[in-house]
Order: sequence, then C-alpha cells, then structure tokens
Amino acid sequence: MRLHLRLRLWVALALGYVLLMAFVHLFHIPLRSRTFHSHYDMSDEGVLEKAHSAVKEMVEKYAKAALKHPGSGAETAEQITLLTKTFKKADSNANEVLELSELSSWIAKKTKEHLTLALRDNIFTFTAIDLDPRNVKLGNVGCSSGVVSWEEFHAYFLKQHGYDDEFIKNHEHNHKGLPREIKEAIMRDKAAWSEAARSDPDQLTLDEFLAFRHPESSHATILNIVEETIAKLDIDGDGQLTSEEFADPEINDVPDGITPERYKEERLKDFKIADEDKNGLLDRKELLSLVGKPYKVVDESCHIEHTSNNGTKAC
Ligand SMILES: [Ca+2]
Ligand SMILES: [Ca+2]
Ligand SMILES: [Ca+2]
Ligand SMILES: [Ca+2]
Repeated sequence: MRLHLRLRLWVALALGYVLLMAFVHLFHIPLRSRTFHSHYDMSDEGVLEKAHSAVKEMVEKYAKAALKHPGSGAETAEQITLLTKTFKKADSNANEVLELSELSSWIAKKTKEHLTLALRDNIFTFTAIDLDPRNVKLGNVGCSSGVVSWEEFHAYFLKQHGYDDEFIKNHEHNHKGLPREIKEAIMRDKAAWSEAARSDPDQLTLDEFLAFRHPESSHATILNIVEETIAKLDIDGDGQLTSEEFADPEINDVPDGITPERYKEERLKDFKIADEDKNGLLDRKELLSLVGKPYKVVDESCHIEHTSNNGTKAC
C-alpha cells in the first residue's frame, strides 16, 4: 500500500517537473513572432496554444512511460528529494494535489526567475565580449550599450574552449584542424546569430545578443508573462497596475530567501523605474518594457564602464 502511494506521488511529482522542463524547452524552439515589431500584437496566441497542446501530449507520454516502468529513470534518493521539494513549493494550498492553476503559476514564476537571471548574465557576458573595439558610449542623456561583432564573439567562443590569443589571431577561417564538435557548435552559433541580428548581420546589440543566447526570452514568452502578471495582480480589473497591486507581497510570489517587507521595497523601486509617464499606473506597454528590457542591468553596465575608466558613476 505504501509502495502504491509512493508510486502515485512519484508520478505526480514527475508530471510537474516534466511539464516545467517541457515548457522551458518548448520556448527554445523558434517562437519568434512574425510581428516582432508590434509590441501589442497578440497574434502569437496561436503559437502558445500549440505549445500548450504539445506540452500536454508530452506529459501524457511521460506519464504512461512512468506507469509502465516505475523503477526506471529518475528514482534515486536525490532526485526523489528534489521532486518532493519542488512539489511542496508548487502545491500552494498544501492539499497534496497539484491543480492546473498551481502548476501554471509555478511555471510562470520559474520562467520569470529564469529570464531575470538571463538578463543579468546577458549584460556581463556582453560587456566581456564587446572589446575589439569596445563600442559603449557615455552621453549626456545616458549610455548606449555597444555592439558585439561576430569576430568579437568568435574570439570569446574560442577562448572559452581553451584556445590562446595567438591561435585565435592566426587560425584558419575554415577552422581546419578544429574538432568536429567545435566546428558544429560554430555552425549552430552562426545560424542563431543570423536569426538574432535584426539591424546589422555582422553585429548584435544588447537586446539582440539576449535573443541570440536566450531564444526563450522571445516576444511570445514576454507577452505571456505580462498577461499572466496582469491577470494575477490587477485586483480592480482596469487593465493597469497601481503600485499597491504591483508590490503587494500577499498577491505576488515572493521568492525564497527574501522577507515580504524587503520584497515590497524592491518592487516599489521597480515600479518607479517602469512607470515611464509617471502617472502612478503601469500599463501593458510599461510592463512589456519592464519584463523585456534589462533596465537595471543597462544601468549597471554604465556603472561598470564608467567606474572602470575614472572611478565615478555617470548614469
Ligand atoms: Ca494543491
Ligand atoms: Ca564591439
Ligand atoms: Ca488595476
Ligand atoms: Ca504609467
């Protein structure tokens, strides 16, 4: 009997985990909008629906496999502990069942966390690559964040794979002599590069670099996050968020390791930055900018650049 219950729990946990992984994986497929330039066009909904039904199919497939071979796959003590913890976190009403709404809100939370990390990492990597020449400019109104050329990225890529400056400078352009997997990785990067380079095929801006390294940060994902945020936080239903709605720790998912007070403080700071027209409300356009653009990290890049030159902060 205990074994039977344990099996049921395992299958439920596996379902939740697989669904998250499948969701994240699915957004790696080219979801780039045909209407990329329109921030308000919701025609990606069709794509999202397809993604959801693909997730459903995949979950059913994995569930059947798990029932057929309960001893196979992830049944190690460590993985069961991880799944149990994950399940508990997602089961917000603690009834030991994962409702669809819990799963959906947990996936949205994890996707948001993933994108935040990706945005943070993006500026640091971008700044580390934009060296030859370094194109960051500091101006009167702020700073532009530079461009990364294919040559800059390629030099960085080779360095990451253990090649020295001498080799990078003199290596043959057809990459003769490099291991096959490195050549294949370069070809994959080339293909992703041309997908991401919208303004100039030879170089990427900061935003394009994000799309290059994290295609899951695509427009469709960002639109989805904005819609879910409004659906969850817009208590009075006017389609906009007040600072109270936006920052209330009672209705937001407060990340682990941060107190509700601190969370509210941080969110109020974000609100001030995001409220571009200073009318005390966040509309969809402002939320799209907040989710889709690395405000804070661009600010940090100005700081890094300027302090590295003369120790003062300009932005
Ligand atoms: Ca539940
Ligand atoms: Ca550059
Ligand atoms: Ca509202
Ligand atoms: Ca506003």
